[in-house]
Amino acid sequence: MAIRSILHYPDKRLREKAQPIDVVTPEIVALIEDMKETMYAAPGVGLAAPQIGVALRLFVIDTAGDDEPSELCVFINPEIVARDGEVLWNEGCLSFPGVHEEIDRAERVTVRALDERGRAFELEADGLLAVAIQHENDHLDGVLMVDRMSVLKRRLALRKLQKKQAESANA
Ligand code: GNR
Ligand code: NI
Repeated sequence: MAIRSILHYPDKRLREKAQPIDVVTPEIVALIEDMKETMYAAPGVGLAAPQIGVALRLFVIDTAGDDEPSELCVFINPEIVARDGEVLWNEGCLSFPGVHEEIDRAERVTVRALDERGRAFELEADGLLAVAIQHENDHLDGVLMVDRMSVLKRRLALRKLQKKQAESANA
């Protein structure tokens, strides 16, 4: 197991369309282990494979709070098959350190995917889990949270990110 480094905007690999996974091979299982470790270390609520430079349709999510038992979910080749309602959620993204902004999302989603053993499942989600599923699913299509902001908010968010990146380059 290893912690992988997380790509930051504007890395071009965050813009690629990820490819479906044919078979859950031992290599994919090892990749999933690295993604869990990387997500917990960050720490983050979710992590999509493209964020560590792997263009495959795979993400992991754990929405449990600090004092709750972990609730890890693995989604392989996910498809959001239903969306319902609307919610504004204050989101962050590990590929945009320091940026937090309210994003318009569906309030509830139904997602179909394969789990880490290659078994199909369907899940209905609301709250943070529904928002995280939409956020991670966007990563698989090269869509980032700034793409879902107004022009003004995007400009402010990217300026804030640039400032942070300049600071950490000088540190
Ligand atoms: O850690 C994360 N927190 C978060 C908060 C609200 C909505 C979405 C997220 S996902 C994010 C981790 C990340 O960047 N996943 O791609
Ligand atoms: Ni993200």
